[in-house]
Amino acid sequence: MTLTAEQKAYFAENGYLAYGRVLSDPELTALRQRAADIAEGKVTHLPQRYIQLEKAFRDDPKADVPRIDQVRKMTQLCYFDPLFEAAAKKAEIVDVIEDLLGPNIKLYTDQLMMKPRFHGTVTDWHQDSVAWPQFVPQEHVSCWVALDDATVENGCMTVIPGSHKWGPVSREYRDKFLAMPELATPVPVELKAGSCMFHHGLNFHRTGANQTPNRRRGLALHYIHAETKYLGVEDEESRMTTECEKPKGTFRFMLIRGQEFAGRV
Ligand SMILES: O=C(O)CCC(=O)C(=O)O
Repeated sequence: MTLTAEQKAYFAENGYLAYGRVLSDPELTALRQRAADIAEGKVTHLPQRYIQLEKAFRDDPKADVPRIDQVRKMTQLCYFDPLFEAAAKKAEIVDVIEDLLGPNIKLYTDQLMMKPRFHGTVTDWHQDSVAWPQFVPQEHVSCWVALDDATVENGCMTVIPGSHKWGPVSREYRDKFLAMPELATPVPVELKAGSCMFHHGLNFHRTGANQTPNRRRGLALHYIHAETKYLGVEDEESRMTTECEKPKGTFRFMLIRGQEFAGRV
């Protein structure tokens, strides 16, 4: 057990946990450099479809804005890049995930949210598990690692403590729930570069815009039980199967710790 009883109780009560340092300075430097190389097209091992630009640049790429400051997010890095894969497998992170999810752990996906300086846009309130209904049970735990200092000004994570206990909330009711001050008190989670927070898949969270001159890159690693059933469409599987150069039909999400289960993710 890595978490103290108090930390576990805090997570159970609040649905998130601000945590300490999980990446060293050399690891941070290497990940930032690799992210920049991918965003700027200096290396091409991440397929383009996993690189999304900020909306303002999608139809109108501006030559005077460096490409790295046009990118909104990059996904599936852990499946294509060994540095990001190593980050997702770091014992400092996975030990905590094991305390929260159990011993058999897979990575569903990852998102490097670039929140570029001057141009980073809002990520609106959401519950991750609601966006991913193709898993049974819908139990995800995420680790959000700050690659830069994350502050209120540059768009740190903001959570609604206890909102994981509401269960999945449809879009129709989201704003009604969030408008009830006795229910929803937003708490910003500022983090130093290299530290992280964990959040429950049903915890409501958002991040604000970044109009500061400082980048706010954050690596979101989304973990699931290895025993989870996947009801995703074949298209998605075969697409990833091809990219991962595994024979069709043998796709598995990345095993992080513990064992595989037949017929499961
Ligand atoms: O980093 C961000 O801007 C958003 C992250 C997020 O929504 C998540 O980790 O689920």
